[in-house]
Amino acid sequence: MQGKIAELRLAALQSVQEAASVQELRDARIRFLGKKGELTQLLRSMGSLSAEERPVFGKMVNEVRDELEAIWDKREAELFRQEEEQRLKAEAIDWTLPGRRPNIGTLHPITLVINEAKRIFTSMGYEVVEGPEVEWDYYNFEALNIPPDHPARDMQDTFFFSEELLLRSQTSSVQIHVMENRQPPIRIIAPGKVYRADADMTHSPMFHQIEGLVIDEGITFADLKGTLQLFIERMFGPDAKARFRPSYFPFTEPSAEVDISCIMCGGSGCRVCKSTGWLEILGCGMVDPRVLRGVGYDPNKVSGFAFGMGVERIAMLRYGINDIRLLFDNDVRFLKQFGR
Ligand code: 2NM
Repeated sequence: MQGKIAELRLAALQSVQEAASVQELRDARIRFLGKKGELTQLLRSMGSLSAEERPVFGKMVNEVRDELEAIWDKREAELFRQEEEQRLKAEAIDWTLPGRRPNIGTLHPITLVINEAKRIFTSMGYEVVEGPEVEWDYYNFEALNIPPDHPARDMQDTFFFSEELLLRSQTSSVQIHVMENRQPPIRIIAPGKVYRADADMTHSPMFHQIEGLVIDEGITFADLKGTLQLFIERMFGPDAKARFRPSYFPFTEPSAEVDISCIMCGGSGCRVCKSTGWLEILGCGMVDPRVLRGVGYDPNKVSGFAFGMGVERIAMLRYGINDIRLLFDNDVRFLKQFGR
């Protein structure tokens, strides 16, 4: 029996030596010292011993167990330290390496133009308002005095969800919402996305508009001219000249289209202005009395002007971009040229 204990002790010590990891060491410990381990099995075989031999044998087994437990604890702490050291070494960070530069984005030319227009108009006392892109036919057409047979109502031009619901084709719908909910004086611009079934070099099915509206007592066409003149000088530079041409819109009377002197050739004539010296950039007019009456205003008490412009067109003119699709591809090599 004593021989068996000595044999087991040596085998246990050897397995401690051979264990190459904390895990292996723990497995070996269970094999020798566990509840069903070899040392415990040995203790169970005491049944065959005499009454005098039993306590002596039991004592020996317990001494060996205590010795082995201590050796195991010590070795486990050693192996644990080694493993941790290796892990930390493997995870080491070289903080002398140069950092990775984040690729910082730039504002999109559309955003730049909208921001600039907001800056110009808010400095004149305007408020920026927004409204829904999914709109009722009433706000997009009916309230704007656009008759049922008007070409803009054609299914070919406007995206309809149903008879009554559509993607707004102009941000004028926002102005109607504001007029319905407030009393004059009103000075607002409404920038945002609009949708029309159109796509080529100069048209995109989604594009951006900025529309403006002023309503108060005694507002005249002279106010309209002065305001837009100032806007054009601030947006395109002090040399930009403005020209007002009579035009027609269902929601304004009288109406006008505004040209600026060509920003490529300065008015002498080139490919961009098709030799005319002028570029059309916005539409405007005095708000039609029918529109005012429709929102509950008295056209005998208040009057106002409104205007609308395409942001993509202004961005293309300002930055010399010849294909509208460049504004929607989101190629950073293109976008980086305008960023701030
Ligand atoms: C334009 C041209 C002329 C316009 C009219 C209105 C409203 F709501 F007051 F009737 N908002 N915007 C307007 C007038 C828009 O875009 C070319």
